[in-house]
Amino acid sequence: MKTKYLKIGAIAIVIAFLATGTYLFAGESYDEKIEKTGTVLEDGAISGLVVPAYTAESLNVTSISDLNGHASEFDNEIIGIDPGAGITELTKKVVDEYGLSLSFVTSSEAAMLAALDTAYRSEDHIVVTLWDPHWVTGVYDLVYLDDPKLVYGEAESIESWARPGLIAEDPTLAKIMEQYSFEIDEFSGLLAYIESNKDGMSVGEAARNWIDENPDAKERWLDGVEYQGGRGNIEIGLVSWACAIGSSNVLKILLENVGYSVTLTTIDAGVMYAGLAYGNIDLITTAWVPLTHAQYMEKYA
Ligand code: PBE
Repeated sequence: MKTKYLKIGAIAIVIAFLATGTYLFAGESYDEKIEKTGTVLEDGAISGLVVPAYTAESLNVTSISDLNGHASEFDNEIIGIDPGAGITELTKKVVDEYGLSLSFVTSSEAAMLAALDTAYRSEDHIVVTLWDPHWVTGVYDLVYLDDPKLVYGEAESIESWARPGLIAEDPTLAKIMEQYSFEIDEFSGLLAYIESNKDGMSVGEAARNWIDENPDAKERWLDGVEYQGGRGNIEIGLVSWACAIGSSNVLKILLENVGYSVTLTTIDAGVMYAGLAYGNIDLITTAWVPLTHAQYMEKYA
């Protein structure tokens, strides 16, 4: 009897040791920090709760705290996007801090936009989580609700980040990423271009045409970098957000132009950051800082 327990005990110790070893090994790569490679857009990014202009006017809802008095007109709902989005975390805080009685429903960017479109066409009231740059704010007449507690923060930047070590391994890539920065009008223009051509061409084709029509931008981004075959494969991680789709697709073409092969991988935000930290993903172009992606930056950066 005793020997049996001793044996089980010994096996348990070995298993625990192996498990600890694995854990430490995983911890080792995890401890390496992801690295900033550039600023895709400086101080031009905002997010918040948005209603159609007709809603703001007819219900006199202009501030987040006005929502409670009209919960039923909004079907008691705030329509959000994916659970992993930073704006989703911030909106949970908003519900809490403003004591909102509406329930916050998460979905996806596509589902939120479909709900907004349906409501807008019949002038129904709706409140959604939304942000800029986004093509939709140029198509519908929308209003950001005032956020006096600044839970959504102030204007943010969108940055590009790389997996640990990539910058040191590839100075050419580091140079391109440092130069890969949009003016706000350029960025909004790109998103509008992709959206307005979505029925006629793929996002990749739209990005390619947009680059052809904006040779100055291309020159700026690839300044000092020549084509050289076999620069290797770069995997860009992105979430299915219009802004990330735009900046990732343009970058893919730029990198291909100078000799990289590029894969775009669309994933959830949490998986994207974890993939970057563990080195499965090489680059991202959609880090919203300092606030929206604070939860991910605190963990990995
Ligand atoms: N967004 C757009 C993202 C970042 C890009 C505002 C939806 C987010 O909330 O994480």
